Amino acid sequence: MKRPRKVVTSTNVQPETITSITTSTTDPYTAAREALDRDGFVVLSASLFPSFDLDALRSAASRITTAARDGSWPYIRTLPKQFPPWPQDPSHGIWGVQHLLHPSNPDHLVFARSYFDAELLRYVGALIGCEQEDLTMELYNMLVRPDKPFELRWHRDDIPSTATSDEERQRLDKPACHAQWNLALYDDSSLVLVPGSHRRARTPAERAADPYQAHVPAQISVRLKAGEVAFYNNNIFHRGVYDCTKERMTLHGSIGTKKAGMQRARNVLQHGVGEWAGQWDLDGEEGEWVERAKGMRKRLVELGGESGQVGFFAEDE
Ligand SMILES: O=C(O)CCC(=O)C(=O)O
Repeated sequence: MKRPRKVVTSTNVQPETITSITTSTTDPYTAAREALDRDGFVVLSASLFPSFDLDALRSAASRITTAARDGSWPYIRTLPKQFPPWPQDPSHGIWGVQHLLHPSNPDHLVFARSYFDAELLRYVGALIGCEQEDLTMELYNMLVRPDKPFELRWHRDDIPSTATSDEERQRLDKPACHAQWNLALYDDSSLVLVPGSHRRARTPAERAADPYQAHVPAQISVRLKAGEVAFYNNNIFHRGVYDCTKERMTLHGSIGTKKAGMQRARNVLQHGVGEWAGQWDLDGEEGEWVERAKGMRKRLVELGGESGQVGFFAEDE
């Protein structure tokens, strides 16, 4: 069901409508898939995920963010770099915390319960179009308030800006083999994107735009309230625009399918998850999510084994 909802563009010029899936949406899984295919993103209301414990997630998020800022958690996204690998030195500030599920994070189980949440995985399966048995663990990170003014360039996550229009179209025509989402623990409107741009090459205006251009035609800010989840196609034309004075703790996850190829392996494994995922002792964990996690982790380890050294998407940026 399409529910009109006001979204203000980052220049406050024109309102847009986006699809918001709620508990009253008929066949919400199909509706979410249709919106994602059409617009390149979809917002799911917090009420769809009653098992998310926002208080526990906020407390855990706050602890790991403090550790990341003081240098005791080494897996961080550091300013001013946009893509991995990131140096482990937080002295210039951070904008993300990596590897929330790493077993050395004292709160990894709090995050695991949300990542392997049955309802979330049901949406992921519907959005990718695969069986639950094919779902593959990928990344669970967190995007946080940068320590000073910072923005990401306009980009597609896995298509370089140097790609020709034909190259862009070829990549965008390939079916999705993963789903990516932002789960806001606090209200968050940092994600800026151009709806529908995941289905076409960049327009001349987008191609000519300055990488940090404040406004490109038809862009919107995706406004999330705490507890809402936005799934988006990571090759949509997008950027992050951050307010360093406003708390941001937005869980940033992705899950794939075992049918994904080498391209996806690089996008995932360049973050280093392959280095520790195999060592996570899931036999020692308790909870209804554990069996799902074991299968998904196994498929990630297999992906790592098949792909070998993957390199980086944009090592120097
Ligand atoms: O901050 C965001 O929500 C967007 C992050 C992003 O574009 C990225 O990590 O590539």
